[in-house]
Amino acid sequence: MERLLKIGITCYPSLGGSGVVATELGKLLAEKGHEVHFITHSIPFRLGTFHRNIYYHEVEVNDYYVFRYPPYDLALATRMAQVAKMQNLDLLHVHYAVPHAVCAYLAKQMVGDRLKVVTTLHGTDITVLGQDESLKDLIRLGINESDAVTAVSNDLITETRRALDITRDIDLTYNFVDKRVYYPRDVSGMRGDFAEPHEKILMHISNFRPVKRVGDVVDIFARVSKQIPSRLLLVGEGPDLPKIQAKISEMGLEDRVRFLGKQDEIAQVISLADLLLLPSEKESFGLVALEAMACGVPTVGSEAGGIPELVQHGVTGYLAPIGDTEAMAEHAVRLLGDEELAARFREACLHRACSEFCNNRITNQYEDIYYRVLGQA
Ligand code: GMT
Repeated sequence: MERLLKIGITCYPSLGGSGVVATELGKLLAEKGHEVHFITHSIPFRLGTFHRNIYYHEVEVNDYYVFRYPPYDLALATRMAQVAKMQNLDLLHVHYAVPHAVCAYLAKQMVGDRLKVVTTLHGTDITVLGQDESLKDLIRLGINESDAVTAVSNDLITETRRALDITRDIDLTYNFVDKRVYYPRDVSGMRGDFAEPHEKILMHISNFRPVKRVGDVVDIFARVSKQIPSRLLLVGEGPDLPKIQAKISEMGLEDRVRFLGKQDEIAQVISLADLLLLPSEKESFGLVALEAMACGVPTVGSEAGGIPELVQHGVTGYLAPIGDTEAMAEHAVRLLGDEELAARFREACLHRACSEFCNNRITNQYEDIYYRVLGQA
């Protein structure tokens, strides 16, 4: 049996998919007996209650008067090095190249080469920050100095190579769902709160950033609701929310659309839906579509980024070019209007989520990478 490891994990503790993946991975590794140390500025939002083998080390930023701006990145690097020495960590697994991989690189300089660094790319540091010339060299440094780099889709690997001229190996590690949490929940008692029995429920879940194209969600729904009695549930909050509220009023859709705000029990919420809409401009993977898939809910969305690696067009959902809301609406109408087709998609979703993206499979892939960088493969 391979030896149990001591792993430091750093992520954005309050940020969407990457924070969820990092936290869930930490919990699964701890369940397998590894010792997991979260090194973050606040407790990761999905961590929940006390877990065996999980520790949390807070990064505190000193606000000395000589600093014009409190240096969070230096505080993080210092904390990483302290924890690595104190707890005798084998490796740091950081999510996002900037600043986390760069901080881990600094920590490694302080601790010594025995401390290995694994970096997972989630998208935004490549597709957004990677476009900024002033940051490119820094992101490249973080990536090239890591002992292993993983990315959450083939598309992101290609994009990383193209945007940053990276030639090193990058492992593919898709996002995953814990099948003990994500399965079709019985929400029949709650469905009536949101829709009449003959109505379908369309859902969108995001952080309402411009890349999510939530305006397209409303356009798709407006077309669909002309042909199929339906409701739209919007879950999450973010910068585009006021614009979307205004658009819904202008289009006279207020009585058919509900805003649910931020929700924690995503498996329950998604189980209310007949269809998820994800028309993003950029999406390195689309964790929410996987969460929906695992609950038996197909996705209609765009062909952006890694979405086609997850959602199989015509099998577990339908995809169309970014911005083609007409085609997306046609796909949605087809699926929602045909019970037999919908049942087939639902089965395909459940099967695919379990076979390709289950927690055990992806956790094993990460473990293999850890043992490889530690020379124990
Ligand atoms: O989608 C977001 O805006 C949040 C972002 C994040 O950093 O959490 O999500 C990114 O990472 C997720 C986990 O790997 C992926 O599933 C999302 O597709 C990716 N978002 C984008 O690429 C826009």
